[in-house]
Amino acid sequence: MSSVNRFDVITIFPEYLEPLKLSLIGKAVSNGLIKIGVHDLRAQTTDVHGSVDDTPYGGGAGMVMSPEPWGKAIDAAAELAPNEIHELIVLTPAGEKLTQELAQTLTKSKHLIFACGRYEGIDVRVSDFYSSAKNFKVREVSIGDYVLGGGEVATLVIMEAIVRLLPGVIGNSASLDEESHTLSNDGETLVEYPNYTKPKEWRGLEVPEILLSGNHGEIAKWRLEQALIRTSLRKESP
Ligand code: JBE
Repeated sequence: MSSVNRFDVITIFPEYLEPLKLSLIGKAVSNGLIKIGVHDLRAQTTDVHGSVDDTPYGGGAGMVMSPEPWGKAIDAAAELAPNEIHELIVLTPAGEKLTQELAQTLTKSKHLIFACGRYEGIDVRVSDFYSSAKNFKVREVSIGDYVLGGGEVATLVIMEAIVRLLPGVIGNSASLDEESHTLSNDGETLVEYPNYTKPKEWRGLEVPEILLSGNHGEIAKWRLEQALIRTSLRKESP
């Protein structure tokens, strides 16, 4: 099964993506499992001010990001993975909501390009153009129903969700199967059961007796029960 091996991020704030050098993702890069490029949109501008936005046609508040620098930046990113299908992810609160299932789906695209918009968004012809361009797929994605200053933090979130699922990134694949937001037998998404480690008693709080019993069958049953309880408490709050 092929999986993603290259990420390119286009932004007017490349420094916002510095955390990609740390931890799990940083290690995946230094181990050669993935490649990441971060590209400054302003490098594609031609005027002295490096303008990337303009006033909206039809009037209204705010600014809209101009299509020309975006087109050049996306074309240049595509050339970094020749002969691949490029999945262009446009971060917008209007997009499809990120879920564990979507993260899983995105691991299967060989080349992901993240377009981090600022201001009131990107001229929609950018999405329209690449939607019908050969070798491109376009997906508008949101990490949640709140308004961020731009797509940079959303990109960090999505990349972190994807990279940890890639083969070889997390040594113990059992920990991927067992953890939060995996699916139960009937396909329902469950949050994780509660975890305990030493000491047995901490500030008067005890580890549940069952976890000390050594009875693996009963422990598995208890954990499933706890996960179901926590799932209904979390998901059904208004
Ligand atoms: O979730 N997002 O992808 C966003 C992008 C830009 C602004 N707000 C967001 N929520």
